[in-house]
Amino acid sequence: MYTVSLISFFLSAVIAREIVFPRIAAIQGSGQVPLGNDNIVDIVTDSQFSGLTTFAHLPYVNCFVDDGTDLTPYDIAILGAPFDTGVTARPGARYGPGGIRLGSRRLEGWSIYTGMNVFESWARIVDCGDAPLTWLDNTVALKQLDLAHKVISSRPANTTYLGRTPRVVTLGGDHTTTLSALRSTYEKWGPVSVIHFDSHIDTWDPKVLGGGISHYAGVNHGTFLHIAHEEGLIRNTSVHVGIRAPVNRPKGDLRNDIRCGFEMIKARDLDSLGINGVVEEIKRRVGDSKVYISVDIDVLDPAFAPATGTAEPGGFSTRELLSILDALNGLPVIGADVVEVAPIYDTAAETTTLAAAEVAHSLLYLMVATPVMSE
Ligand SMILES: [Mn+2]
Repeated sequence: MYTVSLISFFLSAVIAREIVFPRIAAIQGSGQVPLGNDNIVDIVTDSQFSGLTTFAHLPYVNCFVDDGTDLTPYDIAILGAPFDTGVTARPGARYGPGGIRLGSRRLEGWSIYTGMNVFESWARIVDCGDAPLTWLDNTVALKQLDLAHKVISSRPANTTYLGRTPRVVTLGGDHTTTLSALRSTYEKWGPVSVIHFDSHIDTWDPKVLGGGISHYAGVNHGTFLHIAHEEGLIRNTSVHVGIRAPVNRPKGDLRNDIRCGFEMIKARDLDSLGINGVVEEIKRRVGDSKVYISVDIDVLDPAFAPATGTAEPGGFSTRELLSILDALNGLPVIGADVVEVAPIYDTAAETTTLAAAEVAHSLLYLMVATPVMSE
């Protein structure tokens, strides 16, 4: 019995050696590489399950080391902002950066829509990991995030003839984290138009939302755009896209929203305007100003993105959002984020984190497609 199975083992080994696989003539991404004529097995080329999980297998760079330390220069940086104590409903977005990175493992190759491969372009893109943020004191954590943005965007860029200031795509974190990004972009680029994809306006006066209790509580994921306006960080040519959540006051919140510099494209406006109409409206609004794109994943319908802090029924589909984002090609995007991803509420199929990763992919596309030179 033993002898027989041993013989069959050797036989199968011999047969296996004789199987000849046809060579595949194709450009290989980070997928599977065919064996060459010499049959040498490859463990150098990346695969979607290899290595440690950075965003889309980008190289990790510790961007927070002291000035003067030898550092790989980069043009675009991914930064995680694990912060979720500014939410008014479900917590959990502190795990968002890790979740989005898991959802990004499949990203590679040339877009069937844009024809571009952002990972093989002029731009060196790196993943800086997550900013080290304390989890018990929001004031301190946001100061840490302010500093992290400042340090990352103050490094010399890699491809200096196309842009001297590295741009950052932040993975949230609750929406409060966008305030730190806008403080940083203001220093480098001046006031910017914000294209704000969200189901909520997020320009609530802290007096109305949280600040009635304490100043500390007034800085949260529903007030950060009001604060950004008060600090002079944003232009009055900003625009919301996808709004559908109710406001707290019959007229006051919307009056304040306009005062903060925003026009509003509501979620159901997509039904009448169509994708092209929405894109035209956004482009008309921001004109030729520099733009910051902030995507709260709750702009998507909960059917497409259940894993978020304040889900609102009646939103965009993932395809609709990606179509709008890609069509913003040509705008000078100087910073961007995808926020409010709380993976604990996701489906087992990673519905939300896959969508968020693809959103970040589109944001990278916009940055690569249009280099921006800082003054
Ligand atoms: Mn928001």
